[in-house]
Amino acid sequence: MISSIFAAIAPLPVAARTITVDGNSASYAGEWLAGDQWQTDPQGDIAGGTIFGYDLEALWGHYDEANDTMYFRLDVWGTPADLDGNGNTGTVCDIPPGDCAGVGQYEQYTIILSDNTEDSGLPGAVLEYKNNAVAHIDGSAQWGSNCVEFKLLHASNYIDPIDFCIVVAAGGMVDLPGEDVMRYCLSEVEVSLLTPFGIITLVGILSILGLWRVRRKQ
Ligand SMILES: [Ca+2]
Ligand SMILES: [Ca+2]
Ligand SMILES: [Ca+2]
Repeated sequence: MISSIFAAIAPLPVAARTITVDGNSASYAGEWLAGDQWQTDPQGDIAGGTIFGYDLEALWGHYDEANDTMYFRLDVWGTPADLDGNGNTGTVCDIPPGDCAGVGQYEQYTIILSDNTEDSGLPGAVLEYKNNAVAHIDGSAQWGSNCVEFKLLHASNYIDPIDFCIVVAAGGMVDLPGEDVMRYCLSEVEVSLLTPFGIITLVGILSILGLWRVRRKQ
């Protein structure tokens, strides 16, 4: 009975929302929505000193299901890619601090993705952005005047896009202060309902309606 009811409901199409990975707020409109901000982080919370453009301020995320692409955005308290806080992203490549051109060889923004509540059997992913590149076949990133944006293609090959944990680390590799770190997890919401047809889960219902991408903070 219930299966026939659900079979009569066609899944809703999933609208694509792609993001230009350029680190520039000029392209935020229509890309990032208020609900995409997952976590905020204090200023000056790094042991041993300040790291300016590597001092994390906020983590944003968006899964474009239609294209199986995961996006992340890192806001920072200083100028992105400026490790020593002089407002220039690459004038002092001497070490320390090693503030080389852009996200240079001694600077990094790193995103580590792994399983959350369930064992997906998927490998996760490490997107280390340094020396102005991400050494991952499906990963890329770009710093700009306003933030650092990441993209992971074929995201579902690496993680369950609605049930995973992310660790963000940022800082210099040859400077004195430590790294700034943020942690955040997404998980599915499963609510059991007692119906005339028995106990079913909310996730199961919403999956059939094409509305199953529900998340909550942990
Ligand atoms: Ca911070
Ligand atoms: Ca600098
Ligand atoms: Ca730099």
